[in-house]
Amino acid sequence: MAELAARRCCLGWDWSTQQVKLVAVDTEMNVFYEDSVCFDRDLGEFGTQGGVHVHKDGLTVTSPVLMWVQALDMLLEKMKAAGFDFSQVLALSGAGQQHGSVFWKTGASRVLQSLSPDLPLHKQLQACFSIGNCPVWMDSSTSAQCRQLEAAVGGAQALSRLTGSRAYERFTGNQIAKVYQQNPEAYSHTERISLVSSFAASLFLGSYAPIDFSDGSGMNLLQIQGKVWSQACLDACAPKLEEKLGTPVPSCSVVGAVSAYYVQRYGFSPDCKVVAFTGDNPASLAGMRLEEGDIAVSLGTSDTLFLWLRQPTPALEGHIFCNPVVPEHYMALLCFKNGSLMREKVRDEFATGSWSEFSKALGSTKMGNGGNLGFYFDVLEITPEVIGRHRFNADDQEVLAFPREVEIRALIEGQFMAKRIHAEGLGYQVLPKTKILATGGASHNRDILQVLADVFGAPVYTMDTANSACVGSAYQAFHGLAVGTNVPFSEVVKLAPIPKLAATPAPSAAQVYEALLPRYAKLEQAIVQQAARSPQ
Ligand code: XUL
Repeated sequence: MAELAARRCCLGWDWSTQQVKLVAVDTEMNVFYEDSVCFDRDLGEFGTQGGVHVHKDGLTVTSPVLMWVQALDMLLEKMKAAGFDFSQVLALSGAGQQHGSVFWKTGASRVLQSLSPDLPLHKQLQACFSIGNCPVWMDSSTSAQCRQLEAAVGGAQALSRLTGSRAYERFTGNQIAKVYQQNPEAYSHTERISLVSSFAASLFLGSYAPIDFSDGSGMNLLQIQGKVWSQACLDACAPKLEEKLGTPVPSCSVVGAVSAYYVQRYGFSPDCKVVAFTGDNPASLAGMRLEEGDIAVSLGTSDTLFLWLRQPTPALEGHIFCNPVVPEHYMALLCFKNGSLMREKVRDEFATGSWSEFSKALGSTKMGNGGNLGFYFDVLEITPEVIGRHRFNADDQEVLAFPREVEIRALIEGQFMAKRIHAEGLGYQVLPKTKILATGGASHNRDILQVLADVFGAPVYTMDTANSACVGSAYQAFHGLAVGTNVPFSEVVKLAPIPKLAATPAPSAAQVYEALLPRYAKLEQAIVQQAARSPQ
């Protein structure tokens, strides 16, 4: 382990749903150490499945807070056993699954500040939480609280304008409101409420770490423009909430140094800085090194879009968060449920289950598909909220079927046009410097990526993003060290691996899709309106 000992580095942590992960990144931006603790496997005594407990109602989903604490003990011990030289760590930062909340009991801050280096954290923090099982992002039990919050601020659109999202069950304000309503005693014994991210930062800091702007945007409580808590939202959720949340800070702020506990027990330098922790999605944006105008498209079972934008127009769909890298900018998140699931179905039905036949069909049809457009939502789509398959010919007439090649191109063009239209609906604009970063299963298919490049009129790149939240957190730690020196994030991480160019837009693509995109948008609206008139 002599090699480990020599490297000055930053650590990036990730408290995700199923595990705690860590990477160490050296000053040349190489990841030279990775480790993880998996909740189900390594901490089986908590009895979680996929890191969570789904309660009997099927809606409530929680994770034991002490499992999250013990995972840190375990991971640090593993690193120590591997000979990791903690004295070389310049700074650390981290990510957490978004929206989850931790309720610290009155008196917990004193315990955090006086940790004994002779005992693991989980032995000392046992009595520190007023709620043992924390609500996590998979929870959907707060519909009543969501309606109350929207009503209190003048409706869903008003809440979205204020906080970047309409009310969502998993968003923390609604979760806090539920705790207050159903367990007022536990609420009144709570001195601090953290997000999973700021909770993890607090463990390192030995005092309460502030919530950062980006993860704070996933609470339905933060005014994303002013970056302060919305009094109307706080009042609608629970009393004395502002004092329990503390003051939010920019995501790349240094929030302090590691507590003496880590210096004495593991040999960290007392100068090792803690940079604000953030949500896993914002941390991934940093890990993928997106820049203004860039998009990351994750082509998985469902498709997810991360957008970097400057002037958002929050809507009833998607989420706008404060940007973790440039605090005055924003990021948006959009989820499309019918992603690979739909691509695989159409491949099976129209390309005999073969990706190479599917690709051949894309290759043998022209951009714009002769004006034929298709909508393929076998499961209830999120963006927009409709179900079913619809096909339209060049005269906007609904038809029952397309020839097989046309069907395949209609699916892929339709999926990407929907992404562009809904992204633009949130204020996103393709810029001359826009890059698209494609990840996930379908990003291995060049013909699919070509359509993506053509529809957006921007080059498509690929890169390994398996650890992007962790790596992004380590980058943010370096970024935090550079704050105040006028060195921008892009400069801080300039030695990091470069994404690979996979497709560039065809010269005539802009012309083709400029004509098609408004037609697609109009037909989609018609489908949504029709569905509203005759719900299935
Ligand atoms: C985002 C969300 C999830 C979690 C997963 O809004 O709920 O992506 O952050 O960890």
